Amino acid sequence: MKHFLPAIVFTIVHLCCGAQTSRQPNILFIISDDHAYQTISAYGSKLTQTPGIDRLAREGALFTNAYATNSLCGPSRATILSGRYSHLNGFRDNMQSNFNFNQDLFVKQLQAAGYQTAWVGKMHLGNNTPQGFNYYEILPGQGEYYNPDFISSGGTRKRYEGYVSNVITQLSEQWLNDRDPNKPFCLVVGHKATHRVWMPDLQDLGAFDRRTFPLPATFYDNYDTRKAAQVQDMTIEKTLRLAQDLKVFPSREAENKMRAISRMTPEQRKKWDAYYDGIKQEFVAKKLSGKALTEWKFQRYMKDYLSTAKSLDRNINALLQYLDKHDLAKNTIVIYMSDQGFYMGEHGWFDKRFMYEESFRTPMVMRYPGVIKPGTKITDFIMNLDMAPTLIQAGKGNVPETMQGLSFLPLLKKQAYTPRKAMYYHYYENGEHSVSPHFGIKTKRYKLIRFYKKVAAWELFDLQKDPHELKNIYDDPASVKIVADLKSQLAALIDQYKDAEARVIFDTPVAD
Ligand code: SGN
Ligand code: CA
Repeated sequence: MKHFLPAIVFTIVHLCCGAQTSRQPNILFIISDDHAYQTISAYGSKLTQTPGIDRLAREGALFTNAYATNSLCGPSRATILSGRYSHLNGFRDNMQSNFNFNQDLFVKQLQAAGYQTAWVGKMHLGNNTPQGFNYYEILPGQGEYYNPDFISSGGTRKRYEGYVSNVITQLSEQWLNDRDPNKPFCLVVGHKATHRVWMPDLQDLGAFDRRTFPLPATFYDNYDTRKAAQVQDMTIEKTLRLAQDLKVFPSREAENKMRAISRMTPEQRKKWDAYYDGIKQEFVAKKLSGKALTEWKFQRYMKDYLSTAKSLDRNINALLQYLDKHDLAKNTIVIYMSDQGFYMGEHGWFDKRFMYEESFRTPMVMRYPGVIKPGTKITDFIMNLDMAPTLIQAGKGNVPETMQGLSFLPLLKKQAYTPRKAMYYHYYENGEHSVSPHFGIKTKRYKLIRFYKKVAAWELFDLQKDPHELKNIYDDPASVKIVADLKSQLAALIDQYKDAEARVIFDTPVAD
């Protein structure tokens, strides 16, 4: 017997571990909207605390160089689902696109590999019926913060009383309770927070009232040397609206006309008005103008934005606790990311769209027990484009050849992985906020951008010397060599990703 014992122990250990690694992990993929890494304490932010996201980072990996291919809501989600750039998946902008679900999607491949899949919350991909999900309960379009309606795969449209982030968690948990426990699951939770017009949950009203936030170093940027920045319409000073955005309405009647507010129940409205009436009084008494007015707007913007983020983080935490409680944490990959980054007053802005760091980069954390060592930092260039092939591989499905992303599963598993040296970006929407369409390349040190349609211009930044991207050095005689080198790398990426439209623009000289 003595002789057999080590062999038996070995066999048991081997069987257990073998079974563990060969099992398909569950996937909980939480996507928020417009959540800036500058506001997440796991990234070192001092603006607020994000214990839920920080827990994921502590128990898994923090991605410090995660980026979007096209920093806008629908386009980012379309790329996440399809693993392809906008020009191939067809969803270029929020204004004209309607997502074609008749293409390879990571969820379809997971279904084929035996997963049950669901999407709960904001999806924002147009009006076509979603495919690739055994179940969905999604907000129509942008959705509402209070008492949101949901469209479900069962064909119903139903209003749920409450605050959107909490309702999304309730519906997510409901589906997790109802799922078939014998199959692995992939649940995508799409949060509306922290999207404009930043309406906090009642319990978070006033959460930041005692805080005065420091102005970012570039708050009073004069956009010198950057033509597209000169024509945008996304400043806190001019674009933010006192009424809808900052909730200082000229009258109760005007406030009642705002659908997002008028849909509140009388009880919700009472608490809401009690808070914002106080803000209005303070505003009226101060009689602000000029810089003082702009800075007051900035403070109010930060307070409302961070309040919606507080609820978002609390709800992320709630889902982590659900996994703990139901003994699911060990075999579930949890990913948290935003669809893109956001400006928290940098360059004087809110919103996103530009290939500049604050909006190009996105927060991303991932916990994968048994694979990712707790406290890992991943500094390689990862793109939202990579999620689809990574998750399919993790779920032991087949990655379609049409997908353009680079699976980073080998990186997580410490297997052979060649990180990309440069990233390609292409933004299309030529409308709200007046950001000129553009495409470009980012390497570790440089960023080269070609704007077109609204303004025709090249921009080059040395990110080492100029991390805030304030000085366009494209025309500097000293830049000639680096411009030539970056252009040849950019052309190679354009061809690699088959972006024929960009190739034509790339080859067209910019007139002086
Ligand atoms: C809305 C917002 C914009 C925002 C777009 C796109 N205006 O139109 O500020 O850029 O959504 O955002 S609002 O007054 O209606 O809030 S996205 O996240 O859907 O891409
Ligand atoms: Ca967004």
